[in-house]
Amino acid sequence: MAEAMAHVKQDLGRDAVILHTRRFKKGGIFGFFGKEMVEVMAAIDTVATVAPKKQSIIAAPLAANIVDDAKITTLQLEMSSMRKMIEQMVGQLPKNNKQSSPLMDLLIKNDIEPVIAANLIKGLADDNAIVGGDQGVARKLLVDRITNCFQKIDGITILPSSCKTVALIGPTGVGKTTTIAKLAANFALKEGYKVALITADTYRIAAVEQLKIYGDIIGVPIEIVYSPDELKNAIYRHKDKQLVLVDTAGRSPGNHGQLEELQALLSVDPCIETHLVLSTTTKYRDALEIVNKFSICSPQKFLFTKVDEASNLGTILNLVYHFPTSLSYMTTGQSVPDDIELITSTKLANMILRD
Ligand SMILES: Nc1nc2c(ncn2[C@@H]2O[C@H](COP(=O)(O)OP(=O)(O)OP(=O)(O)O)[C@@H](O)[C@H]2O)c(=O)[nH]1
Ligand SMILES: [Mg+2]
Repeated sequence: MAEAMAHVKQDLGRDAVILHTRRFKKGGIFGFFGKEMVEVMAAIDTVATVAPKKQSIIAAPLAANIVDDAKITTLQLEMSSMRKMIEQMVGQLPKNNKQSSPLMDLLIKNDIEPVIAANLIKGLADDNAIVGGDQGVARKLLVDRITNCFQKIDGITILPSSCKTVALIGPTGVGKTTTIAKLAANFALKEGYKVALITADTYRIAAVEQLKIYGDIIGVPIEIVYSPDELKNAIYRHKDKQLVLVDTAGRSPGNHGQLEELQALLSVDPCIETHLVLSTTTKYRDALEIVNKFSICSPQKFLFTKVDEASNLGTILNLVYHFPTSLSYMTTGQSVPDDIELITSTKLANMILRD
């Protein structure tokens, strides 16, 4: 074996890997009296997982204990080549994967998806070094980046000479009817526009009653519609108004039939501006499902409710990152008409980066 190893070293150098050793007998009769031999197969480890470039099979008479030594040598060589491979792989990993910084932690704490968070803080660590490690400056830069994610913010724009029709759609209990009441009160009472309400939520008697009460208090007319045709006629009847707000029944994202009905209802008038109402208390994964399923109704804007109840607003940023849809309003409590405001990008970015 010593002689075989010397050959291996001479032929293939010190970094040769021993792939295989075998003992066998040569000569003799029926396997007896033969000469004991050892076979060593070795290769040079230049590229991992590539077939050996050069093989050397050497046979030499067996010396005592040499096979055990060969096994140890083999293991040592294999371990050293594995270590080289692992070091190479670790060296090739992108440096950003090692990121963990107070700002990254803050984004993750606010439920921003890790991939989005990593993108947002890319390069900020360097900027941070430039500004002398001032966390305040790095944070400000991050707020700017988040602000830039909210480019499209657009509430309800009313043209005094024409009638705007806005429908709110969304899952059950997210605050559609309450938000309709807030919008109606603000546009009718604070801004003096001519407003009408239509409810297509005839699923529950209480739902109709709820909007009727709001209509009476605000002093705007309310219509109840039971079919797409009735909706079309009701919108037509109120063409003298400047804003017609349409309330719809809450729909489950898992019920495709209900969503198709809603789509059919809204398709009676291509001018209807549809806002998908999402509660900020909804988990991101569920919100994603809601947006995907309600997309058959082609909502033009997202409206976020229950900001006062949400532990963080990461869902808003995650959604906007994936769906570049306009944002309209956010609601901040149960009070009609006060707890609603037009979203502003800087304010929202600061709210998202809550400590
Ligand atoms: N905390 C808080 N509660 C809200 C907000 N908006 C609505 N709510 C409450 O949420 C509950 C449901 O509101 P609704 O307006 O009836 O919700 P909806 O989406 O019309 O419900 P369905 O018609 O049943 O689908 C009510 O108790 C509202 O007062 C908000 O911004 N913050
Ligand atoms: Mg409702």
